[in-house]
Order: sequence, then structure tokens, then C-alpha cells
Amino acid sequence: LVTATTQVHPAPAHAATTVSATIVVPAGTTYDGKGAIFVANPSTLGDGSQAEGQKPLFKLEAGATLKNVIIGAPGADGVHCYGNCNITNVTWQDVGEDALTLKESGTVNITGGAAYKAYDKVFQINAAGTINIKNFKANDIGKLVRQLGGSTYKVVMTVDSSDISNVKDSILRTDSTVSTGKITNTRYSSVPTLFKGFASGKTSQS
Ligand code: ADA
Ligand code: CA
Ligand code: CA
Ligand code: CA
Repeated sequence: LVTATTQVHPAPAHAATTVSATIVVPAGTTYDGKGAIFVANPSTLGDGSQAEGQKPLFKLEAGATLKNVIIGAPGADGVHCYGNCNITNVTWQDVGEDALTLKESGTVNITGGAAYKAYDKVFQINAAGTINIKNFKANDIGKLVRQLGGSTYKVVMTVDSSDISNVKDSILRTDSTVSTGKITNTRYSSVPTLFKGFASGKTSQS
């Protein structure tokens, strides 16, 4: 009796692209990563620790779109948006210092994708604007959105149709009395607080 053995080859692990200098996505253009994994060169961008001052893997100028990208470890300072930006199907496998920062006023639309292992913040909002998060998954994070501590400008934060789990602090956090938070159609587990720091009447959940 001869037993044929079939060698099963696992799918080749997708080799990661190491980013040594921030990739700039020019105003109004789209960068499609086609599902590839990008990691930071720790000696040029940052090691993904909680040290401030790390550099982003991607810098989006106003009106740029980043899509179909996986950011692996180290994630350094993730993605920086200078004005409006669209982030579609972007997954952070292991968030670095943070995942994305709004650096200049605008609207950030996060659609699809996920963020994992954020020791502290996922989305850091350092200018007035809006962040809309839809069809997103987050697990093992400190906070999903944090408006820069002590800032008083207005940020509109929305989360819709998302799945948020294992949060240490809160989903949405601000120190500004004029900022607003809205969470709809979202499931959460192990979330101590949905909203932190908002003035009364500035939050809603359904
Ligand atoms: C912290 C820090 C800010 C800024 C921010 C960020 O809030 O206090 O100065 O560095 O993180 O953008 O990561
Ligand atoms: Ca920070
Ligand atoms: Ca991390
Ligand atoms: Ca940061």
C-alpha cells in the first residue's frame, strides 16, 4: 500500500515593507496599499513606544485618502492628517505611540479597518474638526478618540456600526465643553466608560 502524501504549503506570510522616511500622500490624492503591511524603521521614525515625538509612517495632506493598508509593529506615530482625510480599510495591528493624529483642522473619515494593542490612545485630535468612525473594530486600547488634553476647541466625534472591546479608559474623551460625542449601533464589551470629560447634553448613544 502506497500512501500519497500531499505537501500543504501555507500561504506565504506577506513580507512587510519597512518605512524609513514618512510616505507623503499629496493633497487630494489616494494611496492604495493593496493590503500590504507597513512597519516603521525604529531608528528613523520611532519604536512604537509611548515616547512622544515619533514620526508617522504616512503623512496625508488635505483631502488625501489612505486605503487598504496594514500597519504592523513598530507603528511609530502612525498616520498624520493635515486637514480632511479619508482612511478606508486601514488596520493597525499594534498601535504605536498612537494610531492617527489630526494635525490641522478638518474632517477625518475612518471607514472599515481596525486597531489593536493601543497602550493609550488610538485617534489623537490636535485641531478643531470632526472624526467619523464607521464599521471599525478596536480591541485592547486605552481610548479610541482623545482630543488633545486641555484644549478647548470643538471636536465632533461620531462612532457608528463599530465593535469596541477591552478598553482601559473610555471610548471618546475630551476636556472641551463644546465638543460632542455620538455613538450609534455599536457593540462594546469591557468598556468602563463610553464618554469622558464632555459637558452635559453633549453626548448621545443609541
Ligand atoms: C500628548 C502630548 C502632546 C502631543 C500628543 C500627540 O497628548 O501631551 O504634546 O504630543 O500626545 O500628538 O501624540
Ligand atoms: Ca501622544
Ligand atoms: Ca501597541
Ligand atoms: Ca502621537
